[in-house]
Amino acid sequence: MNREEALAIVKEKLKPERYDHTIRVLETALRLGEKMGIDLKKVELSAIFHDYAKYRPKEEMGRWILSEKTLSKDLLQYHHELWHAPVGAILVEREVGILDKDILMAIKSHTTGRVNMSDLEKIIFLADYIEPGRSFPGVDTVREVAQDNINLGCKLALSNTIIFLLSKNQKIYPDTFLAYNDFVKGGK
Ligand code: DGI
Ligand code: FE
Ligand code: FE
Repeated sequence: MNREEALAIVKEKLKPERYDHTIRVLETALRLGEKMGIDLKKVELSAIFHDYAKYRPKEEMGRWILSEKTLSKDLLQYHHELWHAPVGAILVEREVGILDKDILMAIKSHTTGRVNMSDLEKIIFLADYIEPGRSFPGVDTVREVAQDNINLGCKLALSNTIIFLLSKNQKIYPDTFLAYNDFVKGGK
């Protein structure tokens, strides 16, 4: 599937502002991917489809979480904002026909991160956080660091997210902590 075909598919599923975010994630991810020398075709498709399920009704996403063996039921105990990532991976496989496991995992882990992320997962996670439309506190530091240290970039993005969620008195999904700890432990 080429870039234009993929973009045409997501354009139908996303609101215009979310489509524009997707384009910025794509450009950001490709720049990171070039530096790391990884398969840019996988970067391209992962970035284009990362928010594919963003506008699915909560009820539909809940049903997918219950019915899919590979999805953790504990997601239902956490904010539904998290669900579009794992459910997106299922829908991109079933509805779009992308079967590549690396791409599906990058979509699945893009919101929370997880332990043992691949380079592709790190690039999508980080590009989603630092794309030029984002204005989170501290994002400029993450942008700078990400230029030459993708692991440190991910660690900072994760710690900012954890601090943000704590300040809002929100639950934090365990994978977010596991990802953070992984980047600290490895000194990566
Ligand atoms: O889909 P996007 O808006 O592009 O970005 P995203 O997939 O990173 O989703 C961002 C939201 O997810 C943001 O509001 C923070 C939230 N989030 C990330 N990790 C966690 C989380 N929310 C909760 N409750 N727990 C988490 O661990
Ligand atoms: Fe997302
Ligand atoms: Fe996104």
